[in-house]
Amino acid sequence: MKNFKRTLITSALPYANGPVHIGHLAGVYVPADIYARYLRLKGEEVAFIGGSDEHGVPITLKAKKEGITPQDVVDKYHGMIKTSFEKFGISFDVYSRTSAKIHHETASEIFKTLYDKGAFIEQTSEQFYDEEANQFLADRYITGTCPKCNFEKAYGDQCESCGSTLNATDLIDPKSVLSGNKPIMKQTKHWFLPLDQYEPWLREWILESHKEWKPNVYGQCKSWIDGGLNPRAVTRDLDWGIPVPIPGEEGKVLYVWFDAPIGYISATKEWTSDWTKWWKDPETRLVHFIGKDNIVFHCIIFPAVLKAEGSYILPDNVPANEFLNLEGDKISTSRNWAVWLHEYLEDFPGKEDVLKYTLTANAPETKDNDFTWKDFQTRNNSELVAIFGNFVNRTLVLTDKYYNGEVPETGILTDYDRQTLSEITSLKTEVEKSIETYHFREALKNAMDMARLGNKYLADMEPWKVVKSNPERVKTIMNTALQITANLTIVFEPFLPFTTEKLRGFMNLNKLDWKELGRTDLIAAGHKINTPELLFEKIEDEAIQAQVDKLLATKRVNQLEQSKINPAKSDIEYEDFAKLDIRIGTIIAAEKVAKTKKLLKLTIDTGIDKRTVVSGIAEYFEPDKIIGQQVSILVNLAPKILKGIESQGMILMAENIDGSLVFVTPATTLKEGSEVR
Ligand code: B3M
Ligand code: ZN
Repeated sequence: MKNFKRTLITSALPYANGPVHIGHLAGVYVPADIYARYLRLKGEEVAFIGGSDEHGVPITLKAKKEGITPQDVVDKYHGMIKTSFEKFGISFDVYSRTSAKIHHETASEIFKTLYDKGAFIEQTSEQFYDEEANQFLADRYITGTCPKCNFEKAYGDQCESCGSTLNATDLIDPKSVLSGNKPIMKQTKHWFLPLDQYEPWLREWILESHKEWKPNVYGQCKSWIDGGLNPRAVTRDLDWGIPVPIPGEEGKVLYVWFDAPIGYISATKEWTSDWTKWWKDPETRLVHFIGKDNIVFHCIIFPAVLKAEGSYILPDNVPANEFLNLEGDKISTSRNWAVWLHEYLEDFPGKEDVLKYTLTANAPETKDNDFTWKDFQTRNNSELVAIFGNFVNRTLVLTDKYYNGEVPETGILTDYDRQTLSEITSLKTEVEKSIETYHFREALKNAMDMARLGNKYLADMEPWKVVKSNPERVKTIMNTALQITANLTIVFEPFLPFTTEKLRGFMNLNKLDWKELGRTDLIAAGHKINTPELLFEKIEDEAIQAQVDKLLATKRVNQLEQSKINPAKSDIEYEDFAKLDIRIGTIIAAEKVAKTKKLLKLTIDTGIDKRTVVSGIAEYFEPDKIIGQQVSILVNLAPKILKGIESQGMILMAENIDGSLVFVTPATTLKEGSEVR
């Protein structure tokens, strides 16, 4: 493999139209952060770039919905996202945003360069246009009936009911989100990147020269390339974004996926004036951390843009992850099916590393994976607490107890001691190999094996027993355990930086470089450690149940919202309606109808008379609780015998979306016999 001088790490720019959740963290930011921290600890030159993606249609739609400007939307979420990342210790060198001036300039410049070189083709096509709003409509601005499942609120790009990908022109009865009107077709001009022309080059560059890319990434690229690449529009008709930098083309902006990856370059510029060495020196290794839905943009389209420009380096690797699901369901911002980072931080203060641990241990590296709160609890209680925490705690407590916190001299090592210590070196090699090939869950497992090794060592050596018979030997055991503990502060640094900081505090140690990992004299005899505290605490069932309950509540809300509202029945004439004689009455007696579950026998004062009505509401009302209740009653319904009782009329009930029934009552108490019409 090629040797590079420095590494430029980028992580996908999250859309600033909502907060970030565990899926973002697991798929992109945690692995990128582990990689950045690891390389820095090795003393390598690293830049770790992040920022918010602040353009695109979803942001304009959100602004419209909330009655604020797109800039308001991105200001709010950019701030929230940035804070969440900071609190989780994602160690960006710079976290920028694509509404920044420097980004507008950089993206315009690159577009202009390509335009001047003739790298784009100009094409006129027909697009949906809203005549009332005087605006071309992006796919998301059009709704209509899904041609596949008949769902009436499908979007121009996809149907959220059946999941099909659609073209706006496929929709039956399309409507503009802006005016509700039927849009017309109108001609518009756009610029396209002729990806088809890059096909031979992409084939060579990816399929021949990057066979080492992860199978999921390589496979997606191959199927795109084999499927035949088409020209891609790089501009849009929209009023939010970077204006197309060509005179006379007002009203058009750069397509969000054209400008967003350029955001990595702008952010680097914002961070350092020496940015060209990061982007134009072939001795820089460029690595993009992304989720699987971004593969085509980072492996095919953005590289084609950079290639067309000509002076930039291309990615050496794109270790994209698959998706993380939550309790068996796809994470969804619109359905609020997510664990939001800002909420986690409130619910589990000080436990940032626990979440990062769980997400890495269960990272969706090769296939979609599921986050469950139960697994989160088990990872914490049976791994962090029971293995890592337990070993460290025993070591520090015993050192405190036996030697008043002073590291004891080591005596002669037994074979078992030596073998244990040498395993640290082999684990170091394992971790390195795993991280350097982007296998972070394996790397974390290797690190955890080092804690496991220590835990087993103490359990096998039982210093608490030996101390009575052979106190000299216990010094060697404890010294060995302390050396292992000191090594843990290094090996976990890329993964659990808050924990290692805490542990260094307990041990009174400075931060050590990666190259020290494996040494068995990291901590000298006589060194004084601090009074030990717990490294991790147990998470109780109640805390987990509270999270599960929160999700169940979300699920209920979603089910209610999705329950279908029946379409209106066909028209009737007023004369038909006028036949109904509906009055306000009061329930004056109520009892259950024997041997039925649903029926109540009601006596109603209708103002006209006092009559018996049999009503199917027994599941929702206790007879004695509804005496005095005013109701609407259809008094001229022909009488009917129900369970041997003559029912004279029918009381009106409204049915809630969950199927429960509610009385239709006047807003104030009325005289019985008042007419409803
Ligand atoms: N904002 C899409 C996403 O969050 C997009 C990534 C841009 S990376 C340049 O999935
Ligand atoms: Zn559908």
